[in-house]
Amino acid sequence: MNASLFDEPAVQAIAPGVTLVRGLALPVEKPLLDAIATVLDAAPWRQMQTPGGQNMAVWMTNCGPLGWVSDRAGYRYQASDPISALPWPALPAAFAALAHEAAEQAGYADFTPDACLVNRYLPGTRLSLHQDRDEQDFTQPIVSVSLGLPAVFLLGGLSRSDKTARLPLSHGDVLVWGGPARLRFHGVMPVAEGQHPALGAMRINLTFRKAG
Ligand code: MD6
Ligand code: FE
Repeated sequence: MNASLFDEPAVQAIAPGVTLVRGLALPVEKPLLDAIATVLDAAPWRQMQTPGGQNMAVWMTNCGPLGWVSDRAGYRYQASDPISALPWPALPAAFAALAHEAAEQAGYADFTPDACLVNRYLPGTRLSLHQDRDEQDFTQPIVSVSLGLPAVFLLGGLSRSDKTARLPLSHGDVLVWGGPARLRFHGVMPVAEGQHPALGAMRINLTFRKAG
């Protein structure tokens, strides 16, 4: 057990609608990493294209009934992997249980995600400020699990020009994002060089959504 986990409450209210559950994923690290490997066997990392035709810096894949995709036609959720044309791999049980537990701790009783976007950041990779608005129902929260190298999450406001707060995220931290925060702009600062004991020079983020 990490001593620092005793120094602060595990469940932290960051802003209205934003709850951080520090270390929630640590006890299930091994099942999560095994499940990620299984997902990658069926649906490997890929760089999607922005609607403007640029490669995205973050490498991605998906699991669950719906997957988030981006290409020249735009952003959307779809049931099949555009590379294999097969359904996305199933949502692993360890993923579903963690997402449900995190949402419950943040006050969302019955979160049942139908989509999990898996993001991979190598050192130097950032995610620019954006809103998540490709889902049908904005009353549903998003659960976001950080694994591997630490990162600084940027929490903006409802306008792109609003100033951003910095939220450091470590391996095992789970952020639950919903309610009045659901459409806040957010991003990830460039991931610093480093080696994580379990994942090496990489950050992986799992975002769970009820998309459809
Ligand atoms: C990431 N996360 O942490 C990217 N979006 O790698 C997101 O874009 C995100 O963490 C919505 C809600 C929570 C998130
Ligand atoms: Fe996002």
